[in-house]
Amino acid sequence: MRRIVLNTALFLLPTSSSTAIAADNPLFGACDSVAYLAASHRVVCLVVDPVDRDTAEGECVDAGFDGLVTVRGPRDNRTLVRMMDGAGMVYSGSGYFWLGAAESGGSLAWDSGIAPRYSNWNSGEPNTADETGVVIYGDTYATGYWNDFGGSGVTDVATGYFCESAL
Ligand SMILES: [Ca+2]
Repeated sequence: MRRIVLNTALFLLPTSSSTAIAADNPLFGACDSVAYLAASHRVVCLVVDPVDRDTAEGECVDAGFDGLVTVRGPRDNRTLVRMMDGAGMVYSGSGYFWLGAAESGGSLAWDSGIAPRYSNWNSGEPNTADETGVVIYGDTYATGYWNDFGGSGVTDVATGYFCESAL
């Protein structure tokens, strides 16, 4: 398990830019990739760290983020794929990363409270009643598609997670 250190100066970054923030910016501590979602004024941090969903959420909050990421539409989803690719996590067998969602009976509920208007389930997913978390694949098996997996109170470990914070 790895601790994220995020300087609060992050929140002073300009909000008018639509370009990705340099992943090597020292403000972002242990983020393996960072991007700015201009339409919703959020910054997203990818952390490659094999933890369960509750641990991932706790690490986001402890670092000053609002929590795990909400995917509001296909543009957000493409950004997450670019981030995984930029972190070298898009290749066969690369794994999957926690999103800030719970799934039950095929219905999504975002941690942020945003009404779900978009999903990108992999073929055959969601498929298991006791899998209540949601991950996005970096694996070329299904890059960018989602799987219900693990969940709150479950020790299933993903490859890492995405945090977000409003700016
Ligand atoms: Ca599943």
